[in-house]
Amino acid sequence: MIKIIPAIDIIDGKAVRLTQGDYSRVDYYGDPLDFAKSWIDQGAERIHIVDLDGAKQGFPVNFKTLEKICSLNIEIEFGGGIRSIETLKQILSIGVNFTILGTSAIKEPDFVREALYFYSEKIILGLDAKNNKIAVQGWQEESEITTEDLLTQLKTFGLKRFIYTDISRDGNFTGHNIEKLSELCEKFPTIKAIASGGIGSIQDIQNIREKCSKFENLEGIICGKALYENKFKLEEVIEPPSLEHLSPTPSPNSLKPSPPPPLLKERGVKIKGTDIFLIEKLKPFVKELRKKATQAENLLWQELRNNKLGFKFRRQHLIDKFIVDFFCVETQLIIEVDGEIHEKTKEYDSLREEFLRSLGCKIIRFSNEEILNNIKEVKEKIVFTLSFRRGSPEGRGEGFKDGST
Ligand code: AMZ
Repeated sequence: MIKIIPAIDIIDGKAVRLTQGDYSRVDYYGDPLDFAKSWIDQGAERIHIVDLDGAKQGFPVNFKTLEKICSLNIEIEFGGGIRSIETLKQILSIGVNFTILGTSAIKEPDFVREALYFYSEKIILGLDAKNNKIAVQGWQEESEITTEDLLTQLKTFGLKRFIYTDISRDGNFTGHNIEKLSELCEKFPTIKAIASGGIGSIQDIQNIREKCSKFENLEGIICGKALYENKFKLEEVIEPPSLEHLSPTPSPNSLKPSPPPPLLKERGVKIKGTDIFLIEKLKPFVKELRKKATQAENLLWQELRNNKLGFKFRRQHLIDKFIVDFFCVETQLIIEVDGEIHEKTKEYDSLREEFLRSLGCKIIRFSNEEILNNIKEVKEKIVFTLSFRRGSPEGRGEGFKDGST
C-alpha cells in the first residue's frame, strides 16, 4: 500500500510552503504542531518534516519544534541541515525515524557513506532535481550530478530509500513527474521510492497509484501545499487498511509486527500511587459507568473478555486520571465507544487522547451503531490493529495491577 505522507516545512517555527523552493515565495500557515496533530487524527502513518532554515544554513534550526512533534508519537521523516554524523545522531535520539540527506550526498560524501554504513535503514536520500540535476543548499545551488548518477553511487553504499522531487513542480499543483518517477522506480527496484512535488488534487494521487501500481518499491506520496490550501482532506486520500487477508487469529508471521510499545510503567508513568486520592474518587465513577454501559459496549465486551481475541482486555480502565472504555495491557490498545455524550465532550476527549497517545497508547473508536450493526467487522478491525501491536514478551501485562479496574 502506498502511504500518503503529509508534509510540514518549517521556517522560524512556523509551518510554511514555498513555491518551487523559492524562499521569497513563502506562504505561512500556522503552528506545525497543530498540523501534525490534525494529520495524526486523520490517520497519517508518517509525517514528512523539513527544516527549511536548516537546509539553507547547513544545520537544524527548528529543533525545538521538531522535538515537540516527535513527542506526538508518530513516525517521522526529517530533513534540512543534517550534514554531520553528530547532527544525525542527535536527530535520531529525539525519536525521528528517518533522516533525509540532500546537500551532504553531494558535498559530504564521506559522512553519507558513514551514515549509510551505520544507519542504512534510517536514511532517505533527498533527490531534489531541476532538469534532472541535483539541487542543494535549500535548492539554491545546482550540481552537475544527475538523479541516476547519485542513486547508482549510493546504492553501492547500501542506500535503501529516496524521495524524488521535481523542483519545477513543487508547490504549483501541476501533478507529479510520473514519467521520471517510473523510470527511477524501474531502474532501482531494490531502493524504496517516495514521490514528492506537484500534487494538487485527488486525481494527481490517483494517477500515481494507477500508473505506478506495478512498482513494488513505491512506498509513499508526499502531499504538502494541496492540504494547506484545502484542495482535499488527508482523510480523503488515506486508504483504510485492507482487511482481506485477515483470519480471526493472524499468525505472527503473516503480518509484520511493529516493535512493542514500551509499557506505561517503562515510560515512567506511575499509576499506582500517582494520586491515590484521585483513584479512590474515580473508582465509584468507574463502577457507575459499567452499570450504565450501553448495549453496544456490553456486546463488545462479550467479544473481548476472557482473552477471546488472544489478548487480555479490561473495561472502564483507569489510566492516570482518565477512564478508557476498553484497554489491552499487553499492546496498550484503547478501544473507545462513542455515544451521545462524546458530542458534548469533544474538547476534553481530544486533550485526553493527546495525553494517552503521548504515553504510547493506540486509540481506535467505534460508534454504538457500528458495533450493533456489524460486530464481525468491528472485531476484524480490532484483531487487525492488535496484530500490528503484538510482539510483547509473555506476561508483559503482569505487574500492571494498579487497582484501577
Ligand atoms: O524547498 C526548498 N527550498 C528545500 C526543501 N524542501 N530545500 C531543501 N529542501 C528539503 C529537501 C530535503 O528533504 O527536499 O530539505 C531536505 C534536504 O536538506 P539538506 O540540508 O540535507 O540539503
